[in-house]
Amino acid sequence: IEEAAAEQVKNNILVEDARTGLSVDALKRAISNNLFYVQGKYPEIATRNDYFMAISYAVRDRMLQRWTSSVRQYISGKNKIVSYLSAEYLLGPHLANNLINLDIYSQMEQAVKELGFSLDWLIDKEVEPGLGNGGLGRLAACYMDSLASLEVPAIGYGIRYQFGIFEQAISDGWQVEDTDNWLRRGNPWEIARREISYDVKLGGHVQRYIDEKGKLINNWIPGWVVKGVAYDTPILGYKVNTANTLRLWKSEAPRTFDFQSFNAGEYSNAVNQKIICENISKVLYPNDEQIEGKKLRLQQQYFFVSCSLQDMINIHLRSGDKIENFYEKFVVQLNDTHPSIGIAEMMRLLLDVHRMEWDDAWKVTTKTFAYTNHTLLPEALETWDLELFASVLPRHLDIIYEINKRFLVDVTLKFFGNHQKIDSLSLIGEGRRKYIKMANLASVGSFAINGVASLHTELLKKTVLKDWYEFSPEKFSNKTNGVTPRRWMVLSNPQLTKLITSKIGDTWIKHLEELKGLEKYAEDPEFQQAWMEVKLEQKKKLTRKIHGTLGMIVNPESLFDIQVKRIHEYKRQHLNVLHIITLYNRIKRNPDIDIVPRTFIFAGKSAPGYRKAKLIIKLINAVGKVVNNDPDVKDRLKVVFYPNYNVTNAQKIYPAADLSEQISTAGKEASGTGNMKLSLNGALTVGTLDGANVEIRECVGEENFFLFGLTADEVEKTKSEGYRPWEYYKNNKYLREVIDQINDGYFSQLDQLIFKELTDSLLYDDQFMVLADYQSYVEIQDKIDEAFRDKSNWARMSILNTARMGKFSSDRSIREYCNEIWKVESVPVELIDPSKTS
Ligand code: KOT
Repeated sequence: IEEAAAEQVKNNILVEDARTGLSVDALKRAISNNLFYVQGKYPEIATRNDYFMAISYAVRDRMLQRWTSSVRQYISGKNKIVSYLSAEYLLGPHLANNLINLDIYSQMEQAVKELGFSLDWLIDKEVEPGLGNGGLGRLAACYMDSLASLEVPAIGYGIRYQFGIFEQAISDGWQVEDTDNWLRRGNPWEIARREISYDVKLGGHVQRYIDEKGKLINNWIPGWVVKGVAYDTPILGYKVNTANTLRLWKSEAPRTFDFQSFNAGEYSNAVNQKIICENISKVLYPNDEQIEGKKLRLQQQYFFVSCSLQDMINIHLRSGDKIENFYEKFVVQLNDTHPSIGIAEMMRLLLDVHRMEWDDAWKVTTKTFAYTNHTLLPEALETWDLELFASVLPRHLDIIYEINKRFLVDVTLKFFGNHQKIDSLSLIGEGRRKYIKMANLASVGSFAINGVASLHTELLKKTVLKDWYEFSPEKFSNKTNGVTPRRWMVLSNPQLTKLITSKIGDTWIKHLEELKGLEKYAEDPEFQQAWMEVKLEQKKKLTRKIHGTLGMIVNPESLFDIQVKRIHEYKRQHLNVLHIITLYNRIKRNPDIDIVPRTFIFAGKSAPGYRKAKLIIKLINAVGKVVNNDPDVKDRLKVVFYPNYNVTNAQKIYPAADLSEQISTAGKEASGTGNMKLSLNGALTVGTLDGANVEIRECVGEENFFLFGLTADEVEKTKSEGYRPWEYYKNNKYLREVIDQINDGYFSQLDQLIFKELTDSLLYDDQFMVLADYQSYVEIQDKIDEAFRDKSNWARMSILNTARMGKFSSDRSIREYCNEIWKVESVPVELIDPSKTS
């Protein structure tokens, strides 16, 4: 505190200023001031939310000098800015994170205490912005954290969805969805910048004519126009001056919009148009790795990308530079293909608005964009029906045709006469109907293409982007994902943070590789005991949470076996269920069996329209109902489905895990990041050789990782030889028993129809090789039981997992992106004294 005060004196700011002071007294005054002068409340009538708001505003005030100083320096300076384009940001609650990054957590804790409250109680009040579905959106949030912490100038661009990912409730074992009205009580972290707005055209047609100079003009006459308004949120780095901007666009009707019909007395028409415009940023599409080729979704993508590119060009030109040098000011990272329309939009802006020639425009564009692929699943590869596309973006269709025409000339030169190659590389697909391939648009328009884990990148080069890899191998590289240790350790597991810091100091928080220093304590019985005490404490906390939420009692001494992630067939939550039933059957056969008590914790949302995933949720709950209530089980097995998995809940679940389930079919999970968070928090992994599991296992050591299942190559080989899941069912009596029970209604009060869709798909199709991996999975689980019985050895393995996870910090990922793709460097921010700026 003293140091911070000295720092402030140095920067000429009044130490006790209610808006900047960091002492406990200054914070208390700031909270009371806000309550009274901003909210018009006094303590007797202030609600919990009023206090949450007051504290948040007090914190935000303390971020603003960093924020304005960062923005000023970036905009005026010569440095290059990273622009991260993502349709999703799964940020999680801000308050605690900002307190940590500002380094005022303990002062605020004290201030709030002196006002008569608990800080935790107010932190729990924050409604998180759930502006993403899962891994892809959360990765964007971790990357924003690391960019700021590494002092790299960056802007994250996205959509300010009025409704984020739905809230999940469980009713009679089924998922039911409720809208996520996250803005209901206000959002203290954002600042609406009404003056920063752009018009976005949609629909209509293109008028072509030759102008006086003989130049072909493409005049896009839109069917309608929406306005995008900027809402900015500061993203603070950890204990640095940098505060980057997350700029999210809200769609509105333009001021002049339909003034005519309004004047003509057609009020309802004018109001309808307002609604149509606001619809664009209304709601997040709740599908993960499953695309829905809906018009509104294309409008969303184009809307935010167009606003963002107009904004970047505006920033660039205002610094006095020429449009030709745009790529020296901005590098744009495409978070999957969702923003890849940006490539055509950039061309349109350069050609039609800034009047550049094609070749110059193409040069600027292809030096600007880089593309990250996040999945190999065919159902997640974005394509747009050509007619639908033309009805929304007629000018962009022309541009895409032109890009394609020129590109296919190069392709033909390289692969002369190879029609298969030409077809596969073309931006336009031709089946019953024509469609646009967004991965191809992203690939042709980007100077770099990357996968998100080593195996994933290799498979990308061999499968979905094979021909692209042959055409331009120099574009490809791997950037293994990472997670921010600030949120996923310091914030969510303060007890473990403290224990680690007591041994190796606290610099590991910025240099995660330093966790290596823990290795030498792995065998130390005292440290092992302290380590397992922290784990037990976390498990007890989660136990209380489970009791509070579900009214269920679980045993904190049992093995906490955790699978939390989106519900998807490829992630194979149902394989986990088959194992649970197998254990249950062992108990039923021999009630006195000596078995390691386990608590199976599931959490995750299913896409609302994904029937089989919803059925998997129902199955988990149905099996839980029987297992949890069977007196023979004697509470040795418990199955928990924790509802509404989100960042807030994830922070409470990860620290309590003994075992992390990462059991996707090999070759299907691009990377995974939950796997990293769990292992970092000392969970051991049971997993396949998939995604980042491969690299995690390399790092933690194969003896500290429970491997099972087919490899990606074996999966493909088995399939090509004609996979018959039925054979596995027929030949394995335990598997047969389990499937028969589900089918016969053992878990559904004899209803034999309810799970049929699921069991039929396992028996006759089993795209994700659940039955093929069953035996191997059960065997490794038995080894896990044995390992868990040896407490000291388990503690050793748990410590080694944490100690060896250094590679998986998002700081490392971001450094790689900076050095190898973006070519940007850190720019330490100098604080400007606001009282001295004019
Ligand atoms: C969703 C729709 C279309 C294309 C991709 C997705 C997607 C991929 N959504 N989430 N992912 C996940 O991204 C994470 C971050 O890279 C990965 O760790 C994870 O394996 C992907 O499934």
